[in-house]
Amino acid sequence: MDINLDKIKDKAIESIDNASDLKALDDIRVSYFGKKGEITAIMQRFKELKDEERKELGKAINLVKSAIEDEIKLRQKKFTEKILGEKLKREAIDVTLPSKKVNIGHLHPCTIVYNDVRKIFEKMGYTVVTGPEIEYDLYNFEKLNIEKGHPARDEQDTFYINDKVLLRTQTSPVQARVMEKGKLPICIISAGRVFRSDSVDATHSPTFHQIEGLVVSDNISFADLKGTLTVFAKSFFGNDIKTRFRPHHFPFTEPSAEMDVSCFKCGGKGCRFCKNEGWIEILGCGMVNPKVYELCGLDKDKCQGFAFGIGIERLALLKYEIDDMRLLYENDMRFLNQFD
Ligand code: 2U9
Repeated sequence: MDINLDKIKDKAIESIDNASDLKALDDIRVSYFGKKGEITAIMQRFKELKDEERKELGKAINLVKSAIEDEIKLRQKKFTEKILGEKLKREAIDVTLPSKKVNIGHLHPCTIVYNDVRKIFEKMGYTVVTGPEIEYDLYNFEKLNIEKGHPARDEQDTFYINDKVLLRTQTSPVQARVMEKGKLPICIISAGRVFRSDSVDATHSPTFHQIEGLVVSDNISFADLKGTLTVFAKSFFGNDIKTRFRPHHFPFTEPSAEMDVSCFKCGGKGCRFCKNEGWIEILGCGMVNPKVYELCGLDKDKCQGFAFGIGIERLALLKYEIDDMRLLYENDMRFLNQFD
């Protein structure tokens, strides 16, 4: 057989080197090793050869075959790397580009106010306690000196579940439960949601939030109450405000008072915000009524203490100068985003 394998190899290598893409390379492969390929044709003619000749040509042709295949693989690798490189370039991420703005939620104004108030009292040594929103009449009213028929029950129009169980109208039952455990001293704030059968308007809602405080030990006076609540008011509204205490009445405290702060808008001169009063009412308070100690199983002669109650929504309305409580519950993002 008269075959110039070197020539075939050189020609193949030259065309492989000149191939312009992967497709051209594959065409070359087929032209040598495909069914009708040049190398395949030579191998098909092997049977015409004698044993010795076949052996020799077989060896030589395998070398040419490997050389062509190696060259094809090398070129294929180069093309693939080029294609990959271009793809990477096309898809490259510019890490210097500004990122998309992610909308992260933020705290509700009532939560901001609650956190601020809580931190002020925690700094003064108070511990936060929580309790059930569904309560017994016993803890919500009876143990707080509000017996059946008491006018205070009408003031706090109640959602009753049955004649013994109700939605708590105040967070005071949480404190009555702590008192009942009998361990003194007590220095707690109870916070949470309360319910009253009120119709909705700019200053009322059937559900709102309270923070109440209770301090009980054996040597607590009205001066402690005034000092504590003045520190709270100055921390919350600013050091420049003044406080005053007006006599009031609550069944669970005796004596009782309401605390006003001097108007933080006009400094007490009188303005639209404080309705020309110069003062704004912010909380109710008083010395714990001895009857409440007895009702909660404590010895009234060994206990002295004070309590106070703050409406969180009311504080939020004042702090952020919001004139309608309904805005706090409507989840209108145009309103809520202002507290970002
Ligand atoms: C115990 C004893 C006494 C809690 C108190 C107030 C005064 C008060 C109101 C503020 C605004 C309710 O949200 S509001 O409408 N609360 O004025 N609360 S003293 O007195 C207690 C509580 C528990 C055992």
